Amino acid sequence: MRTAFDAAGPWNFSANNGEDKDDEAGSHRYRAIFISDLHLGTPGCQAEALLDFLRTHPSDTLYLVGDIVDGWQLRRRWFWPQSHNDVVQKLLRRARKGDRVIFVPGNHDEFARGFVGHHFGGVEVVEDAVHRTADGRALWVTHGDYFDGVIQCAKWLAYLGDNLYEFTLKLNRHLNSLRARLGLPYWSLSAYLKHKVKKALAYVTDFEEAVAAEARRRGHQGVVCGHIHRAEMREINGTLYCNDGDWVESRTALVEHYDGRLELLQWEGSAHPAARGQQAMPAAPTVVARAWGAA
Ligand SMILES: [Mn+2]
Repeated sequence: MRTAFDAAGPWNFSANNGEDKDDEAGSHRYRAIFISDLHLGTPGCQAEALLDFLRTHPSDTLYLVGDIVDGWQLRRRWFWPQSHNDVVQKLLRRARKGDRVIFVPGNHDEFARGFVGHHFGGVEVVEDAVHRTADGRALWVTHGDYFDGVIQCAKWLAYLGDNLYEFTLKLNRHLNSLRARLGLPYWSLSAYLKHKVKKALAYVTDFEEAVAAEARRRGHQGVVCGHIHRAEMREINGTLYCNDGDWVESRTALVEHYDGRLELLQWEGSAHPAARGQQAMPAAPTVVARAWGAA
């Protein structure tokens, strides 16, 4: 139960509370963190969980691997709550404090591709990057949309895809009320979607293999990308493929420890700071996968 004391007392660790002294006690610093597909500007963005994660996970370098701000959705409908503002402030603040923040734009924030080579409040905007791990291995960092055949061939088709699911549901409703009036049986949307999912899985594999192959062609040992909202870490023909996932569904991040160890993390976070108790101990992230490093 939430009480007035929670809001006013020492248990209040809301986004703007003590923002500028943000001590790192109890938090875990990484050599690098990679996150992507935040989709700020959409109701799906899990901004509160992300703030919680960023607050408790500082890093020397932070890579923003595209689709950070969803320019496509914002153009259709303005949606910008305080928590989304807090995320942007948090990211800028990290850069101001001296941590490196590198922004690799994606297709949903492709407006930023016009600013490649520039700095904004200490945030470096680059087309792609090569991250050198502590043990000297090279990770190519790219959003991944260049490997998306549909987007590369026809941009309008991709816009359509974004709204297709919503449209399908609406269409199905109308179609079935019409079918009912004509005395026809219900047409199963779920059967249709199952078929779509099977095709989608084939697409995912194709995507992963194409990205890994390009990293290998460029002479890197691995790659970090996002775009398909599917967190993954696995070797593909000797190249490490890492997808840092998203902050719409999976709440995942790729991190590098100081010894070069890579981990794919999932952040459950904490529902309410009071639940953590007086010490405000951050919840530990779940390690989904590990690779490289001294082992
Ligand atoms: Mn994308």
